[in-house]
Amino acid sequence: MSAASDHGASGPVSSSAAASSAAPPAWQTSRYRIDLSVPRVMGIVNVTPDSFSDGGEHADARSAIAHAERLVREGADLLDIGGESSRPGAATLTHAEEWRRVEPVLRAALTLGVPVSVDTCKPETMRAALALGVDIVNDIRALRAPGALECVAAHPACGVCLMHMRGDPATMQQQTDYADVVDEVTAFLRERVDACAAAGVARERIVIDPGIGFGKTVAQNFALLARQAELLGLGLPLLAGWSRKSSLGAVTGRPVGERLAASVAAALAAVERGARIVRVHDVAATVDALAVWRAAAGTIPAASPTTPR
Ligand code: 7PM
Repeated sequence: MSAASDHGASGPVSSSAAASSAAPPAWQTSRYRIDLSVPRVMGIVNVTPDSFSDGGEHADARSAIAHAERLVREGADLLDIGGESSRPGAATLTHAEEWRRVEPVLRAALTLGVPVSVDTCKPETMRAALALGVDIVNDIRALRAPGALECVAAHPACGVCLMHMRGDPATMQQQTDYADVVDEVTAFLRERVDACAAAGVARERIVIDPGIGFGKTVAQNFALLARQAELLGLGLPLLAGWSRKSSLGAVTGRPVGERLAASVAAALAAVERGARIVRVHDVAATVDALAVWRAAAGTIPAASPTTPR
């Protein structure tokens, strides 16, 4: 079994056109066609300056690469690599600074045998990452920056994750006055999917994401989980990002460093309600939980997805 199929992604692009009449759900990306007939785990790799290190940018990249390698050993099916340029509350990075952070990590991640996603809103960063061979653009602004949609459309096969966010990270938590949050998120994502289609992006390249925590109250985030089926009505695979988020703190009373169990429970709840990809910090625990969830559903994998040590 190849490294790629170990991780459920069969590449190169053309090798796995479904032979069956009812094509299983899949996500087409640059190098891999990711089989979504089983839920997949996207491991989060943040490339952030380490204030406790005096090694500078190289040390930041080295520790991010080591983390990426660890997540793959733990069973991550995909890696999401970001320089935190547009995270809530984060200072805005220039493209040059963002690229200086993420480039060495993307280059290393591309050798690990799993699809690699770049978490960015900037078309220059998207273009440079796609030129390196990155598989997926994960954009919390759903390709709304000028030039971003064109950049993805110009690529023949890269995947894209379209996430809902109202406004900007700086102001979004002041804009939670939805008439019906699920209706609005669904309408937004439908509009962004249509914009992608109009620009020539094939539907099989697109995944949708409700944007948990991005301009939503705790109750609104949980409404998006309870009524996730309505988002699935758009007919596209759904990615859910609950890992360590403050809504889990609100329910459990726990600070961010103590949200492992809550994060795993949220990931399982999202998958139970039809999510096909979960974006998580804690890959090993999530992989175990999903293995049990699959066994409970009667799908015991023929071989363990990771090699026991
Ligand atoms: C501070 C607050 C730092 C929030 C980081 C975050 C998502 C994402 C993020 C998500 C997709 C985090 C977030 N969240 N991309 N990027 N979906 N597609 O907790 O939910 O990682 S950043």
